[in-house]
Amino acid sequence: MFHKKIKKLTSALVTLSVLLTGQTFTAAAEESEPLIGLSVINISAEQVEKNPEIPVSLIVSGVEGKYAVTEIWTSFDDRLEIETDNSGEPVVAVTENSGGMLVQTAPSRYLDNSTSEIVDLNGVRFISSSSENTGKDGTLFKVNVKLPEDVKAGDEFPLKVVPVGRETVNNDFVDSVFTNADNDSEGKSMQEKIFSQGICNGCIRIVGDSDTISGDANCDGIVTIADSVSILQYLANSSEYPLSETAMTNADINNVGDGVNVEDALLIQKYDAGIVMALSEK
Ligand SMILES: [Ca+2]
Ligand SMILES: [Ca+2]
Repeated sequence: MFHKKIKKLTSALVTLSVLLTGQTFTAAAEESEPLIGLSVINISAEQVEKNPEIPVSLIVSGVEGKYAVTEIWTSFDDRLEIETDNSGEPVVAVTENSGGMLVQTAPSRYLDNSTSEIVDLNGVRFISSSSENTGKDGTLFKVNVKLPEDVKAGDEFPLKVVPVGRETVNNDFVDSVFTNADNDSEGKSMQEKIFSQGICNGCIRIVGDSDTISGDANCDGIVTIADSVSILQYLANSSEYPLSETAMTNADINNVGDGVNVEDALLIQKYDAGIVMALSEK
């Protein structure tokens, strides 16, 4: 019965913090510059051994309600194997942040006119269009990539957003696009900014067993929403849901040094939702 109560309290806290997240985010988005990026993921080799498939997210911010037409090219480290379906297309989960836009995804690949060779960026190409600027901030898509079996602490696998603008066969043009429905001066300026100054490249980093992983409050080697829940449970009842010393260090990510509180749980939720792209290193 008591346990049930705790559970209820935890879910109430989750609801509350989701609401707060939305507000914080909207306020911040009005001010901020347009950014586009890919996940920054710290994960232990042990966790990779258990499950080598890691979800990678494409994230935008500072563009809430401002965009409609996009063509985004991503490129992942060659050692990463993108999950594909039977026809070889990447299996991509598109989120509702593309708000009513018509979305297509494809491999980041094109036929180069000058060399007649296929250029394969080993990534996902995201294309959207709409007659209204319904695009939102946050995660636009998630795709699983498989890490090689022999990863070790210190390995890094870059994840990049690649600005593209080149002629391919038959005078076709592959281009990076991020503009509004009218493609007016505001849209063009946003596109110019996001691809020239707004790219935040991501990466998957393999950390050692004794390294701390910022945000990994349940110490399973990866940061997920479960870590936010662990913090909230700890805050609701620390004797029933204690956190180890390492867990406390991992969990204190907001205002590092001020201890573990609801703000730390909130920050993990923002990270999970793609509202913040990376948790600070320790
Ligand atoms: Ca975790
Ligand atoms: Ca804190």
